[in-house]
Amino acid sequence: ETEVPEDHPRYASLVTRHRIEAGVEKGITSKQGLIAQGRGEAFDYLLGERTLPSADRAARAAAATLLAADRPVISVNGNVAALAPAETVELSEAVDADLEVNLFNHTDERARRIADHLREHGADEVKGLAGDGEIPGLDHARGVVDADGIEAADVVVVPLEDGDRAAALDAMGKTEIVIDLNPGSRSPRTADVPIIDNLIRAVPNVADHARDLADASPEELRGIGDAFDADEALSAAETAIREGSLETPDEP
Ligand code: PTJ
Repeated sequence: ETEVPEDHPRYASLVTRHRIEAGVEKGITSKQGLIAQGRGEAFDYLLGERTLPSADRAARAAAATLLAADRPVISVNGNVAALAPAETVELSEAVDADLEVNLFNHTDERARRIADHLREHGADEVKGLAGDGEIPGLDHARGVVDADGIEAADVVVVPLEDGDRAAALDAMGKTEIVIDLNPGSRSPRTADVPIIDNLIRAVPNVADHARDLADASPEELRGIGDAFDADEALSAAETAIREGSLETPDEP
């Protein structure tokens, strides 16, 4: 998919950039998605481009919470669709969650393209095109969701969510799992389970934990969710950033 030489010291990072660029070219990712990616990359440098032990614990708590849910939904925006389409579909299968396209800057055209893109990567059903539900408290364009999707969900995964919408979903009583590289952002601070990690690493990691927990009892799953401490996860990431190096990390 790219002409980046595999032995380049920044191979994974360059491939990621190429995917976001290709997403914009295909009409999947917004131009603002490029800016969001740059912001994310800066935090990823500071975290050493690795999954912290605290983020791995959060990923396990997220998997347990999803497996214990009645109606889990994974919200997909233009960045998620460009960066990890197959991994997101695999996660939805591992935890039996619906996929719903939900955009910050909504256009019907882009929503349709993202749904098609997810189907090309193995999704059966993709929600988010009906738009017959709402998140109360947001202006119309930002609050549109599917009535039988995010509106009815008990647990939602919102990677890279905007802070206002994360707060509005919280006010609706949803259990929120947020993936975001910035531990200071409002959305991970609102989340029940904040995963401070690159979504490229976090999405497959949650799926791995879900497969590992496939035979766990409901009590065990609830226990893992209850034992998770969101504030501790946020402060562990902040400490890692403050103590981290400003040098661009070498990739393995
Ligand atoms: O496709 P749309 O219209 O729904 O738009 C999606 C974006 C992401 C453009 C939109 O939601 C947006 O503008 O987001 P923000 O406000 O720029 O926030 C993006 C957040 O995601 C920042 O806190 C970044 O640190 C973080 N982020 C960016 N890339 C990644 C990331 N977190 C995890 N993994 C990433 N790859």
